[in-house]
Amino acid sequence: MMDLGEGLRKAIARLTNATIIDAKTIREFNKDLQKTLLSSDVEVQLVFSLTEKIEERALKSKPPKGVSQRDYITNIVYEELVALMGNAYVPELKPKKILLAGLYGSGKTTTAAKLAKFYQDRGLSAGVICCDVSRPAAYQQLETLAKQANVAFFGMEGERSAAKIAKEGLKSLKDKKVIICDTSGRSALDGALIEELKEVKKAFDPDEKMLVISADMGQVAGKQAREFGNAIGITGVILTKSDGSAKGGGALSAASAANAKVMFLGTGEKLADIKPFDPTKYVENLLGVPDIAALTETVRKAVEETGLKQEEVESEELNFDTFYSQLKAMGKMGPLKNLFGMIGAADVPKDMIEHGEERLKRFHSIISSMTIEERKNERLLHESGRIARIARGSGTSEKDVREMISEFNKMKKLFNTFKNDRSFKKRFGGMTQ
Ligand SMILES: Nc1nc2c(ncn2[C@@H]2O[C@H](COP(=O)(O)OP(=O)(O)O)[C@@H](O)[C@H]2O)c(=O)[nH]1
Ligand SMILES: [Mg+2]
Repeated sequence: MMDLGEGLRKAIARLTNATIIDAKTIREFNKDLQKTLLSSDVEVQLVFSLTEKIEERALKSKPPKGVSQRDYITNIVYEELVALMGNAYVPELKPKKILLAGLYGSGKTTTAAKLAKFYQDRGLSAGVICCDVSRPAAYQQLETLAKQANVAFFGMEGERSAAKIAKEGLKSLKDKKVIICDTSGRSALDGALIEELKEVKKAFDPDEKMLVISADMGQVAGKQAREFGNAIGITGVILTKSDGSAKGGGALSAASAANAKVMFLGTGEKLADIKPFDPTKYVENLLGVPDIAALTETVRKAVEETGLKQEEVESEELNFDTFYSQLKAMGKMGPLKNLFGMIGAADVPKDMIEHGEERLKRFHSIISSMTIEERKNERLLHESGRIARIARGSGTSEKDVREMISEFNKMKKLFNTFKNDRSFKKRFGGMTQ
């Protein structure tokens, strides 16, 4: 399935590749945009008011001197999307009590530990309280996560009153600056859950009441934000699983339309995968504008860890030695999908991205079985007998060796594209030169 970012980038590419940009091409562009936004669950009214604004601005104004039509229109789209997503959240670093609420499976318990770690990493000691009295293993789950996050934990196994646990938890964690309370979930908000949440709220007396919703929920997020808002008065929303869903844009815009401030994004299953919501960054990512600062840092770290030499990174010709170092470095940088997203090349073929550890190891043994000359010169491998010898030497099959050579050639092609792509060079700045 095409995701929101991919759809947006394709629509923009089609528009800016048109020979003339007039009312008709703008309208066609808007139709593309509507299609991709609607299929990502953004609410219909929001979509139409967005495309109306874009049409108005794109047709009634002209790019300033020195700005290309492409950049100008991309920027209009970008600004309007940012406006659609709401405001950036800057978490205040001061003592606070946070109550988390949300439906079953939305990510509350994981988020409780992530948030505690987030604040503790920033100098505020933190603890979590397990007030989920309905899920059987809720206690153990949060206890384990708290241990991993190195934050304090309080819970009372077998206790049925969530309010009582909250009260005892506050006593037990009174020396912690940030206290986070995890609560029960349901498959839908019902009377009993509302009652329970109201009691916990009274006992815990939170400064923030955050609703946890998951990105795959789409525009239902808006409805939920309103319902929980009526029940306990939420002060903000945390959108989890924004890494896995193509429809995150729908949930975000829905929450923002329901007037619920989006505070954090959950971006993965690990405890460090949480960040304050920043619509500018979010849309930059969707449109493929790279996060250069983050990328530079990731590359620097990975290069350091793998001992890849700077000259190798910069060398004009990719050979099997550098290929292997590149693969290893990429492994250290985390999922390739994120990496390519960061450099604004999010539409790299999916099979290129899915190099597993195992494959990497296989590639390593294959490359180890090559002679020094072969590693430097891929053409030698076309001579008869060499592939069979390498397969034997590395305990792999000839098919494996051919597969690796084909991977190598794909990567080489990609490398050359990057090297010759002016806009890529511009974005990448001094990094590759
Ligand atoms: N990919 C991803 N998975 C998440 C995220 N947040 C939570 N999860 C996963 O979602 C599942 C449900 O999470 P949990 O915290 O138990 O939800 P709860 O029922 O609301 O407490 C778990 O498998 C989590 O690992 C996230 O931001 N990204
Ligand atoms: Mg839970």
